[in-house]
Amino acid sequence: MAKQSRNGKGRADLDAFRVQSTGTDLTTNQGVPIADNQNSLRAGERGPTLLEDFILREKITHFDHERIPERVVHARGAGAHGYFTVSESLEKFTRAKFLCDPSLRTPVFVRFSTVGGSRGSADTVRDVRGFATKFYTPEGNFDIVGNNMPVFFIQDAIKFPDFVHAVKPEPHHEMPQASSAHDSFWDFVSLTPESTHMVMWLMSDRAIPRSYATMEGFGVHTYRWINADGESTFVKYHWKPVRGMSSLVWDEAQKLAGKDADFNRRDLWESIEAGNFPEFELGVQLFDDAQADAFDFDVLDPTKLIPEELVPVQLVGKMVLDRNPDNFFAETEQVAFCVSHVVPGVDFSNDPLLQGRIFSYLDTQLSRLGGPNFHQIPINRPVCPFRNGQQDGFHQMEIRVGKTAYDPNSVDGGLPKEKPVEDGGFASYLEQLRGDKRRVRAGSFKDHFSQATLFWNSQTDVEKEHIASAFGFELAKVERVEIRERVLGRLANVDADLTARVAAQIGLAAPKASKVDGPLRRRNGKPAQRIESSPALSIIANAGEGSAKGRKVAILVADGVDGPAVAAMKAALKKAGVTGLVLADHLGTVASTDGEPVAVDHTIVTMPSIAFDAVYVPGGVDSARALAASGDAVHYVAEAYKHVKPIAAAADGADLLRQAGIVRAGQTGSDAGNGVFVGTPAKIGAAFTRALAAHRVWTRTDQIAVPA
Ligand code: HDE
Repeated sequence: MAKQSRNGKGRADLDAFRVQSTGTDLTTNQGVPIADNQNSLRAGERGPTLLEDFILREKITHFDHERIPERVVHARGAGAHGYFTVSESLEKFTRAKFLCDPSLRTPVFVRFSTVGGSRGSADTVRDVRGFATKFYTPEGNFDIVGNNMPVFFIQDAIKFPDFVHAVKPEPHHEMPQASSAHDSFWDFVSLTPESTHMVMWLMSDRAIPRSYATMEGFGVHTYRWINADGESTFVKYHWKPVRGMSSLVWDEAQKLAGKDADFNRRDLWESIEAGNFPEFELGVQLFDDAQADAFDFDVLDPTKLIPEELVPVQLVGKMVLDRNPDNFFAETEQVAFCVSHVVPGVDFSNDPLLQGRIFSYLDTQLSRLGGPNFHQIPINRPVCPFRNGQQDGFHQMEIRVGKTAYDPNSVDGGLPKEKPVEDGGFASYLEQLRGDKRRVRAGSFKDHFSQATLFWNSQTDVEKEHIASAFGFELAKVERVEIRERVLGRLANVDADLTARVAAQIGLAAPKASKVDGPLRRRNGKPAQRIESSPALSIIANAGEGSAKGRKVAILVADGVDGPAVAAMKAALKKAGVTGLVLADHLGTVASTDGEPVAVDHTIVTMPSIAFDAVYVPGGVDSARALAASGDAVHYVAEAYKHVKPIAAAADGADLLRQAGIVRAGQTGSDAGNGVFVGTPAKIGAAFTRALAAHRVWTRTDQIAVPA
């Protein structure tokens, strides 16, 4: 059984490794008490330091070796502990115990990441996000090492080093950091048509999530589940955020990269500390060979998704992230996700990208974590016993008791011994294989554009605008005209309108589509199934009513503010799981209309509007007048307006909005569609909270003219 910690949050067995660094004497690593930690041992007061100073040498030597190599990709990330529960037994499809027992709370550790940037790069860059989950199951660790996009740039593992070298900073000057907006990325993708579909996702708002808690996750590849009878079902994994999806807008994302490079990491941390636990439902698309054979694409091709219209996503369980790590390095940095970590009942498909990954992740840990015993690091240890004849190596932490390290043996009574498949031992799916040994790309992988078009067709107008602008932005940073032209040539095979919009931004003529391989028309003698548009691929069309939980509202105040209104708004927001923070031009308190000083949480300049989802300007004539006279405050609301965020104000507070040019004189209530609410909290509160749940006011159209 997986062990839970006393408070129900995370793994109980990790408690044994937690070491309190306070409350004891300061010692060397050998336990020798240190009397002076301020001065090194010298020959004379102003003389040289002595080699004999073992205390200094131990300290500096350890410091010199504090770094381990960062991950080759996904170097920047943030992690959290939690648990997973399956809602109903899935034994019909898999014999994995953690998927068959609804009473089991399986501990998990999740690490979210960006891909291209170094460990110290900004969170909010345009990039794919990693979404890796380690399930500590009673039958061993199972890792779903996924992304927040359901497809990938390439079809074969042999292209991965090329792709990564192209997107990373260029080798001669190591620029740009954490950005695909440069020649080598666009050069590679324009010469690699299979990347077209994924590039569409990368240019969409999926690449700038508002929060890790508001993005979807995908296993990407087709995997297999195997039941107790040895029968296999294909499976694609999905994580659906309970709060719904929401993203940043591009101007906001770029500014955040400078003003709060830790934006997503901080949001995850604070959300968990506040008890607003991020939750995700596990969804699966289950299908068999016959279904797979009917699609107009190949399910082994990782540049293709299976539209939910063809195979619905069934929600089968829930993951809750309810505990922050104690130590970033020990847990988030040292956690080692491996695609090869599967448990009985879970197996791979022959996707050629997946096949390479099964090798790569174990291999990379050897240089990243320094040896073959990384599974003994607390965060990586399975919660079930693990025993075999592997021995020694760097960082062996266990004192193995026993006289043998081989199998079969008689000396140790034949232990540890194999477990038959019927009793739970791992077995690969019995798949019949026959084929010629050759380097080849399957003919069924040849259609590189249909699903890129499907993605485009599935977007709302607002999202299409964002995608076209993202292409325009990135290509405007590409120096070589021939690369820009080649990209337009690829887009021409996706959609003529998109091509025209991008071409206009970069001053080139829009080319015509060229003749390319289309989707598979017939599979096994029957017409293949295809879908022209899938609302599930759009963030906005998929949003439903959304959830305000986890959002943040800036409350702008100055001396003379209506204190009771501030308190009432804070309380109402808290009820909806929203954090309201009071901002003024100085810390401390501001005077209130009722004589009770109002505590200030942050200054306006340290917490810009881009760090919030909405703004509230309470009443109080003096406060409103002071804010309207402050350039910082005027800019604050104008910028929030530009970023299509809901804005609420009391009648007096609306002075500030008028000063910023975002409401007209005398305007009250909810302005039809533009997301500005003026009135008492009682009058506008409900509409404001609904707008917060919807996140952005996409119906606002005049924000382009706002000079912020
Ligand atoms: Fe990875 N990938 N990858 N990748 N990947 C790594 O493993 C690799 C791919 C993904 O939070 C590395 O431990 C190859 C697809 C995530 O620790 C490395 C190929 C998907 C993470 C590696 C791929 C991913 C990684 C670097 C093509 C989405 C971060 C450090 C054959 C389904 C996990 C490490 C974490 C990390 C190799 C393609 C997701 C070098 C060879 C497709 C989320 O082993």
